[in-house]
Amino acid sequence: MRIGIVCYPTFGGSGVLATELGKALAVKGHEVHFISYNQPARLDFFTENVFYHEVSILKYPLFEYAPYETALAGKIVDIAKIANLDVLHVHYAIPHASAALLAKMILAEEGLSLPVITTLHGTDITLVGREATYEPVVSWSINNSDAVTAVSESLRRDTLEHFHIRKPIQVITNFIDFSRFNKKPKEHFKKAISPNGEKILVHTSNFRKVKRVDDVIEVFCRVNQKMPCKLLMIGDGPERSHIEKMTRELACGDKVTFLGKQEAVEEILSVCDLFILPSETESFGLAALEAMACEVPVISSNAGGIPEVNIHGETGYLSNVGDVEDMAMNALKILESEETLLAFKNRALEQARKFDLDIIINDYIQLYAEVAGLKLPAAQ
Ligand code: GMT
Repeated sequence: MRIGIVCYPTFGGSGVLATELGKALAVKGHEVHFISYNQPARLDFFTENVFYHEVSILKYPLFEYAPYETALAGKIVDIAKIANLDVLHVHYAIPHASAALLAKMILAEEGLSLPVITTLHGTDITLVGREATYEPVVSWSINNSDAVTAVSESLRRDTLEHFHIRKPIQVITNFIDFSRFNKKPKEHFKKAISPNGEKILVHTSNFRKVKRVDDVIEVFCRVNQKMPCKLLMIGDGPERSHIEKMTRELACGDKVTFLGKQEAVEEILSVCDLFILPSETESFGLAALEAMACEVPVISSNAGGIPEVNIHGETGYLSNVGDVEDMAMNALKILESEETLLAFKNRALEQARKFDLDIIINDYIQLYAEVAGLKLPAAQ
């Protein structure tokens, strides 16, 4: 099939998932056209069957706000014709779904058909999309897409509860590529970080308020008081400098290292013992799944779709949002003995296997074929 993918190019979860999906589709022989305003972060090398089309947003003195949505719709029209797309898959509703539907209508006037699939990722529904300014457009876009998917059961429920939806929403969860995310032998690296065998805690995110990164530090300091350990903070974003300042002022500050954005996250996760994800809202928690695939148990909040990924008492523990005391207590429960830690690590990996890319990609391929009215060869 010839598949167009619209996504944000940044390190956010929706862009990461869209890029990994596109790369995997290309490996299966599909032709994939990424349409984005910048080269997607994980699309960093040449791959056969993969094309990248940049949306250039024209600046003009009259525009205080450059019309990204119009530029995107124009680009979609162009690429749909040039590449003869069978289907367009847009990731994150705002404004990708409405731009795609505008392009679809323009193409229809020329007698061309472009089926549009919208995947809802999280804050496009739980935070931003719900705002009165965006809600009518998000509702309309969902109802007029040819198919809609949500990345967790929780996000599907949230969408039905907060928007006026007539369209069925299919859950296709986030997935993990085990050929990349697996525990790697990096013992020398572990020794360098914790020379005295201290346990290593880790957090990765885009440091937005919704991630409650200050709770990560609060939890870490409590654990560190009882059991000396280290904390690695991966990623960057608006909250980072405030969190770094806060950390420096705390007694545990010298045990915390801010690594910034990292390409080879799986190598760092491979030396870690516990992942902390205290988010206010989280539709799925791809970062937690990446950790689990590298055999790292998870201490998290029970927000949104996290309980569908992190199983309480098995792969880690869930606490109410903001309950840092409970999170720290649970972390210590996991770290109390090597035997307990190993059992949690093993179960984390087992649970992650349920979200294997090789299984989940077939749901997307099936859906593309359905909306495009194509029959799949038996082997696919
Ligand atoms: O907050 C982020 O990590 C970025 C955000 C996005 O939409 O780009 O991620 C969302 O999509 C990810 C992939 O589907 C999910 O795993 C994250 O849980 C979700 N983030 C939130 O709901 C806050």
